[in-house]
Amino acid sequence: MLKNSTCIFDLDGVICDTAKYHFKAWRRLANELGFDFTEEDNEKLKGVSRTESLKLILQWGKKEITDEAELERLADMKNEWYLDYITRMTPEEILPGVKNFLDELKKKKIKIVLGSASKNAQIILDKIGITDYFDAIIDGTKTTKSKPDPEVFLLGAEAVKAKPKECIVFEDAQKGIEAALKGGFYTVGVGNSDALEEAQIIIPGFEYIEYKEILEALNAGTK
Ligand code: B16
Ligand code: MG
Repeated sequence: MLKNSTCIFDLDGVICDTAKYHFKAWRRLANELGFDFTEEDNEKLKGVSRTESLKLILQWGKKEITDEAELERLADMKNEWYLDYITRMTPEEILPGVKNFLDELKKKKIKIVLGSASKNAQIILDKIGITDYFDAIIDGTKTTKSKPDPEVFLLGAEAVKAKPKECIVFEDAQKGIEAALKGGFYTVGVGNSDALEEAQIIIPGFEYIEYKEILEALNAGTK
């Protein structure tokens, strides 16, 4: 029976929509290299690390680049453009209902943890003004393995001295759900994607959703 458990949040797609900025920056890179890709393709990059994303995009454009220095240069270039967008983010970009949900957790003294693949997570949290909510922040600067490896969530749980079975992971990406399930966490899929069906429960977002309803649904084993 799950009681007042730690909540581990993914960032992009759960707390805010940075995917649109990733898309713009990656697309600009693809265009400079002479090809394009769609927003539908971009779905496949959600939760995927920067290096892995670059490899996928180059495959789509049939570009064979193996030189490590060149790969790094391209990833850095994309990140500079991405930084241009995220450094202009404001608290209005927090997804609907998230702030209320975090407030409810704080009131209940439930630990709040970030589990994101992004190396830019700290900048984003600062810009949208919610860093102080977090008891621990695990992001792409602290991990060595990307989702679907559970490392990011295991480090998150460890940071607040919780066991995976005492934590709920909120994720918008299939790779993130897979990572959380591998690590033995409870999982809540956030969004409308078909790719979330492995999650124990799925919510469209945090608007009108209370933590106690999530707990009840997880304990009842309902979808
Ligand atoms: P960065 P999440 C992920 O964030 C994004 O979904 C993914 O598209 C991105 O490539 C990855 O972060 C790395 O981001 O380039 O900022 O290090 O969903 O794990 O919060
Ligand atoms: Mg995400």
